[in-house]
Amino acid sequence: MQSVERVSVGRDKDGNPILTSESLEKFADDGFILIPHLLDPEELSILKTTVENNEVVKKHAYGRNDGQGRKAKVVLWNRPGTDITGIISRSEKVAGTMEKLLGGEVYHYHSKIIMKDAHTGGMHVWHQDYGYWYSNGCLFPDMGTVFIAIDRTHKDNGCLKVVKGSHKCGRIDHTRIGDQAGIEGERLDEILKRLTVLQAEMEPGDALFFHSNVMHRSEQNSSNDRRWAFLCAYNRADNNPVIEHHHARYFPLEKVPNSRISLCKPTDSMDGKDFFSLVDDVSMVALDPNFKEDMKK
Ligand SMILES: O=C(O)CCC(=O)C(=O)O
Repeated sequence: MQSVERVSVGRDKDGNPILTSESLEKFADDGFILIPHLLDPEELSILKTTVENNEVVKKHAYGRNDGQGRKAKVVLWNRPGTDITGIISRSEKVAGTMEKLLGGEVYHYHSKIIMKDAHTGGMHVWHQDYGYWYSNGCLFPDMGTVFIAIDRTHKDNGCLKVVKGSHKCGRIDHTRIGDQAGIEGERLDEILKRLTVLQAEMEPGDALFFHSNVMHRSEQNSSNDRRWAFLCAYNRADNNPVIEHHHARYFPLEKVPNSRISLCKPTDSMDGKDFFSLVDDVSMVALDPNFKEDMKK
């Protein structure tokens, strides 16, 4: 299987990727763009130290059954907060780049750490993020996620796989698979016959920006290598969800200069992040009314 191209874009004096019309066209055509080393080694090291062995992260982490006997372990929050995870999600080079790719002001929809541990990490089934965000009252797919590799990702530790150009299929119906929202059946098979699946092999600090209708998945991690990643999801400000739900409705994103990131300390407070709990997931209840009760068991 081929890998996603790591596009060496230039940087401006503040470290923001320079998106040429060519790279914007690439995002529009493929549905994603992989920018190498968006976080530098110092920023990455603070991020890593902050989230590893963190009692708040441990307390709010949950697992989503992958339908294949393992759980995909996640911690998710709706408000950025002021620790390094919040500062990265509010930084010019992350949020500002997403604004350029989505073509307008964005706000923070939520962020999460996906903790795919060595030997035990669960899979994520084929899905589009907008496949279930749709049920959250988001009327347009003007939404996107940036996947920032904390650890190196490769085919054996369950790197992300993306289907090039699949955002052009529009939103596809999802069903409940394990405790996840996923795509299966004939439509999936036909799309996979026609479009190319690429694996996103990433170095720590690399960032993959992708559109909310890009189909993606990742395999279980049976290797010796941990695969943790930090994902920030954004919604365009003019696409404020029409219902209250378990993720954020519009609130202005207070962007910060990139230079703020390296000023963060691993001991910074994680207060005010509005951590998510699985029982609140209305997108899954839309797919299966029993979901909430199942999560309480
Ligand atoms: O981290 C992964 O492997 C997949 C994450 C993902 O697809 C998601 O959270 O929507």
